[in-house]
Amino acid sequence: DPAAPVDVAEAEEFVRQYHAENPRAGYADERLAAVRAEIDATGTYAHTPEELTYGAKLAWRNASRCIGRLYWRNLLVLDRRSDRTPQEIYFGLVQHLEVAGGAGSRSGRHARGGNIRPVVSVFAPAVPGRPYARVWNEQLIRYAGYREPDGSIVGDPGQEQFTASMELYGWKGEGTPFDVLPLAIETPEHGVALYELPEEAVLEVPISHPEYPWFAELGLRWHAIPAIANQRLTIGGIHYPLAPFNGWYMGTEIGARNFADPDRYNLLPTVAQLLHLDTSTETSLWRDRALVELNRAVLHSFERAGVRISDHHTEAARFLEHVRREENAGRKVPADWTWIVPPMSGAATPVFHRYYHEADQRPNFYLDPEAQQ
Ligand code: HEM
Ligand code: NRG
Repeated sequence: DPAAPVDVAEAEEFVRQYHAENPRAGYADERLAAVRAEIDATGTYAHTPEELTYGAKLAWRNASRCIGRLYWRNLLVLDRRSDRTPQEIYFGLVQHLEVAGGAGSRSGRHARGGNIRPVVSVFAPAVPGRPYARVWNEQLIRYAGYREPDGSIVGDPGQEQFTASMELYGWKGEGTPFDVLPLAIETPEHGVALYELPEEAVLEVPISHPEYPWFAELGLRWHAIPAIANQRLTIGGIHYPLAPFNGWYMGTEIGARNFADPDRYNLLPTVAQLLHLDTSTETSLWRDRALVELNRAVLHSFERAGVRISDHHTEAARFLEHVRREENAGRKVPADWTWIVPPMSGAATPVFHRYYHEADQRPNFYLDPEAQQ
């Protein structure tokens, strides 16, 4: 519960860990005394910029579901704790996308951006007993999903509910399958306010295939940056309800899930038909063959557009390198097999063939059930 009083034991544990892993920051004792005094006096305490930065990196290092953790030390942490108004927050979110390398144009090709880097923007902590600002969107960039009169859906079916609620607040999209949703920023003072992202902040990649010219005619596209916006960052007993973060995409997230899931864009039957596969029997493995071509198209298109992406074989090997490095440093890597193993060709990647240490370690990111609207 982000509005609960600060857990003193958790605060102390974090300060000790911060000092143990950063010997140059001096001894923990003095800082521990100051933190205890501040909690006694005010009910909470403020992280130093260095604690915030390291705490956010630890939260990434502890993210059991993330295969991309090799580069956890390279996280860029933007300190946005003093932003208050919806306009300030909006500006900070747009800047996040720009700093992350996503500034470009909808046409994607001659984009300035594409050199994606991992970034987290940390907005104001939840003060115990007081309401806090947050963003309703699951990610900073998502595509609308519209329910048509005939029951079909145009766009991303995963965003149908959110899209409908944006429409109730007066938003109206163009009605294409790839309309970027507005940001819904809620603050205690102003309630919810909707903001349209500027085109230049939304780098996108048009999807084509290295061999099949007809693929581009499907008119598919995807955004360059995955920026999860509805997870709460918890560091040393302090909760940051608004702390959007991003890295780069692993191709399968788009090609094997967003485009392929039956309750998302559901493109396997379409692609299989265009490939002239025999869809009358499962044993032709038409789903699997369509999946491979869809995923080749995603990787090819991002590479062609100069937008950073990685394939699941490379990312899996990096993850095991991360596990080796952490073990050399005397640490176990908390990991959730069901999330780490990629959604296609699982056993063809090395992460499949072993078990992991399952643990919920803090600092970490948590999904607030409330944060989904
Ligand atoms: C989940 C890759 C950076 C935190 C994931 C997933 C993948 C992934 C493939 C599973 C997503 C899914 O199945 O929906 C990567 C790659 C990165 C990266 C390639 C490139 C640098 C980051 C960063 C953070 C982070 C910078 C935080 C600072 C997380 C968290 C989850 C996750 C919290 C779980 C999300 C959830 O519960 O929905 N990552 N990641 N990742 N990642 Fe990463
Ligand atoms: N599967 C989601 C994104 C989840 C997080 N993935 C990352 N995170 N790569 C999707 O949009 O497809 N990241 O911080 O890089």
